[in-house]
Amino acid sequence: MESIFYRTNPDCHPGPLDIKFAYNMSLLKIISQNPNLQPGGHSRPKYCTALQKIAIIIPFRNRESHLRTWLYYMHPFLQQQQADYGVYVVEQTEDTLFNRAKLMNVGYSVAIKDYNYTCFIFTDVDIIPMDGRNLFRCSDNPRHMANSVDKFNFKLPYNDIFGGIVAFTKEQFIKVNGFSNVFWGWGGEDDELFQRVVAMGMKVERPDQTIARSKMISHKRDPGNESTGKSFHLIKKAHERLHKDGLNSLIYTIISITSHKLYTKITVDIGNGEDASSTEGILNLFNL
Ligand code: UD2
Ligand code: MN
Repeated sequence: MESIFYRTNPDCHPGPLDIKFAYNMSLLKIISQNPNLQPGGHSRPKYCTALQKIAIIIPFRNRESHLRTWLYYMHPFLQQQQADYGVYVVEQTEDTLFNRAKLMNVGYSVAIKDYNYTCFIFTDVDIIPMDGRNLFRCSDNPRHMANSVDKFNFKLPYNDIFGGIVAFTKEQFIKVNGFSNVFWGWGGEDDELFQRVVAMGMKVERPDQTIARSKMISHKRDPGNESTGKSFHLIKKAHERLHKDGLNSLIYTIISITSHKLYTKITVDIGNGEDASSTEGILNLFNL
């Protein structure tokens, strides 16, 4: 089967894409459609040197069919954009409350040792851009790239929204000390990151809303990702906590790092919120 993009002219962006979710894509088919990928889900343009080296970080647990859909669309999309990139799927071990933000920090910390990445794109596994002109790149300020999602009628549901897909240069991500590690369960970690960006004197950039149109796979809330109701309180204190809670307080144990054909899988034990980088721990430690 031919890929979703025409490959004959690499300078030509395909514009709007026809994204249809189908859940029976086999990994073998996706592999055969992306013959130029290097092990671990890496690719770089053949005829030029890319200005940015991009690590794509995906937080993950029990979303195999979503991941296959993401890989099916996004590998051709990124190669069409002449990206020098690698894909990192950061899988949290079972039986603990999900912590999307901490997984992002782990993905950054592992990827930075793997290659000289300059740009980090943190994305949910269930959002697919609908236009090839939506360049997956970093900019002078952190970028919020899920600003035109079908679920929200292609509008911003509120001004400070920073979920779904964000892009940071290495310097920008270090400046905000990464994500907070203390957001266990669903919600708030994205808004908290927005507050970090503002606190460090940066602005949030967003792509044009026509070009940024994206489709979200509809799903129910996952078991193990329940909301704890603590987010609101934590977001308010973002500026006080940001220098102590983030990349510089990250504690984790790598279970395995596996190089698949389509991605690098990092399986990690990030604890359960009871160590020093947990919610209660950090609040008590720093009296916040
Ligand atoms: C919104 C945000 C998302 C995040 C979340 C709150 C947008 C478009 N999306 O998405 O970025 O801020 O709210 O936490 O603004 N995941 C797993 N397994 C799980 C649970 C989560 O793989 O059991 C991963 C997966 O990549 C998923 C992401 O975490 O896409 C976010 O979780 P969600 O899809 O349940 O959150 P959602 O859709 O409410
Ligand atoms: Mn989702």
